[in-house]
Amino acid sequence: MQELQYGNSQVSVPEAVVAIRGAHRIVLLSHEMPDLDALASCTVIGAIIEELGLPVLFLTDSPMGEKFDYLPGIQWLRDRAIVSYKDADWVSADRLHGTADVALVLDAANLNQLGAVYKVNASALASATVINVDHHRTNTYFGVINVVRPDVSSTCELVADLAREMGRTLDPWMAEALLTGLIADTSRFSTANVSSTTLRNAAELMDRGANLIRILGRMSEPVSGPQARLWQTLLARLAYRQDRQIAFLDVTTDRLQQLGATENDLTGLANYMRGLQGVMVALIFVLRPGGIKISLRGKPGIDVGSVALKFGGGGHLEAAGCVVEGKPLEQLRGEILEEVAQVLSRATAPPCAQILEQARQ
Ligand SMILES: [Mn+2]
Repeated sequence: MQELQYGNSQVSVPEAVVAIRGAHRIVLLSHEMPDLDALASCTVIGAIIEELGLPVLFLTDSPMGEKFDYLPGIQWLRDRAIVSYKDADWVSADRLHGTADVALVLDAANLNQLGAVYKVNASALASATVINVDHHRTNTYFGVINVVRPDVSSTCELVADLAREMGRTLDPWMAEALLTGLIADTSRFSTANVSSTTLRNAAELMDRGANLIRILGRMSEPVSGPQARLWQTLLARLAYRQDRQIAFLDVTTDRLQQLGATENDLTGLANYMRGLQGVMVALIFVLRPGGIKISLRGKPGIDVGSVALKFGGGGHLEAAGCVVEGKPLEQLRGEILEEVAQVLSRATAPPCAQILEQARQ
C-alpha cells in the first residue's frame, strides 16, 4: 500500500500561469464521469486560455449529458471536446502527442482517475508539461507543476486563483459557472472542508455576477423518471451492517444494461443512501468486466477518503472511490466493510453532527 502525504498543499499558481502562457496547444483533462466542479473548471479556464490565442481541446471519456445543460458555458466546452467511450472511437496517442505540449489536469487526484483517457494517452502525457490543479486530499502531486490545495473545497476556487494571477476579471457567466461547481462539490456548503474562506470565495463570485438563488434552483438534483425506477430496483437489495450505520448495494454493468441504464444513472444514488436516517456510510459496488468500482459516501466528517486510498483510489473526506481488480466481490466487500467499520469506531461524533446536536439543545 502506498504511503502518501495525505492532505498537503503544493501551490505553484505563478508557475502554472507561466507554463500556460508559454504553451502552443493545451489539452484539458479531468476525472472520468466529470462532475460540475470538473466541468466548470475546464470551461472557465479553457475560455480564458483561448482568449490568449491558444487552441483548447478537452478530452473526456463521458458525454456531458443534458443534466449539465444549465452550467454556463457548457456548450462552449462541448464544442471543444473529444468524447470517447470505452474502446470505441478512441483518441489515439498521436493526436495528443502531436498537438498538445501542455496538459492541464483539473479536479483529478491522480492520473488513473482520468480513466481510459489516461490508459490510451499515458506516453503522450509523459512528454507533456502536466499542470495538476486539484483539491483532493489524496492528490499524488503527479504534475510537473502542482496547484494542489486540499484545504480548498473545490477546484473552481483554484481556477478563480489562476484567473486572478492572469489578471483576468471573471465575466458574470464565468463566476456563475465556478460558483455552481463550488456549491456542487460542497453538497451545498455542507461538507467538512467548508471554511470561512469558502464562503468568502463564494461571496466574491457573487460580486462578479453569479446568482446564488438561480444556481440553487437549477441544482435541485433532478432525478429522471427512468433513474428513479432504476434506483427503486436497486434499493430493493440494499443491505446493512453495523447496526444499519453502513448501507451498501452491488450491481453488475450487465444488469445495468438489462435495465436500460448506465453507470451515469447511479450518480446521486450513493448520496441518497448516505442521507438515510442512521446511515453513516454508504457504498455502491459496481462490478465491471475488468474490476469492481466502489463509490463511498460518509456523513459530514466521516472519513471514507482514507478507505478509498487504502484500496488504491482517492477522493474527498466524505466522498471517494476506487477501482479494485482481481478480487472477488465477497472478499473485497468484506475487506472494505471492515475498514469502514474501523473508521466508524474511530470517529467520535463528527463535527457537523456535534454542531447539529448542540443546535438542537
Ligand atoms: Mn472537485
